[in-house]
Amino acid sequence: MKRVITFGTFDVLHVGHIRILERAKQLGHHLTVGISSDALNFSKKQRNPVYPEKDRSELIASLKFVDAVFIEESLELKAEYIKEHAADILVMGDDWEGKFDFLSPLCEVTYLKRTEGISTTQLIAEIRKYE
Ligand code: C2G
Repeated sequence: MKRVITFGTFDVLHVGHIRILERAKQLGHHLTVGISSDALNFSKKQRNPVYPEKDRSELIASLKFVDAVFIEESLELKAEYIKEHAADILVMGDDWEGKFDFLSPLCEVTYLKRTEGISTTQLIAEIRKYE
C-alpha cells in the first residue's frame, strides 16, 4: 500500500485545495494531510487564518479522499512527519518546486501544478468588497 503525505494551511477551503488533495490521493492508496497550525501560519504569512486550525482540520478530514490529518507545527519537521506517518510519497504544490528535494532519500518527492486563478488571499480580498 502506497502512503502519500501533503501539507498546507487550507484556509477558506476552495477548489484549488480540493483538486490538489484529490490528485495527491490518486498517486497512492492512503492520504495523510499535515495542516499548518495557526502559529505556523502566522509566522509564514503574518496574519491569522480566517478559520482556526481545529476547523481547518475538521473540514479536510471530512473529504472522501483524505484518510488522516494532523497539525503541522513547524516547516522544519518534514523529515520527522514523513517517518512518523510512514509516507512513500511527499506531494507539494508547484509553488514549492525544488524546495523539498532534499527529502528524496526518505521518500519520493512530487510537485503538482496549482489551480490557476484562485487563492485564499484573492477570496479574502473579494469578500472584503462586500463589507
Ligand atoms: N493550491 C493549489 N491551487 C491553488 C491554491 C493552493 O493547488 N490555487 C495548493 C497548494 O499548492 C498547496 C495546497 O493547495 O499544496 C494548500 O495551499 P496553502 O494552504 O496555500 O498551503 P501553504 O500555506 O503554502 O502551506 O509545509 C508547507 C506548507 O504548510 C504549505
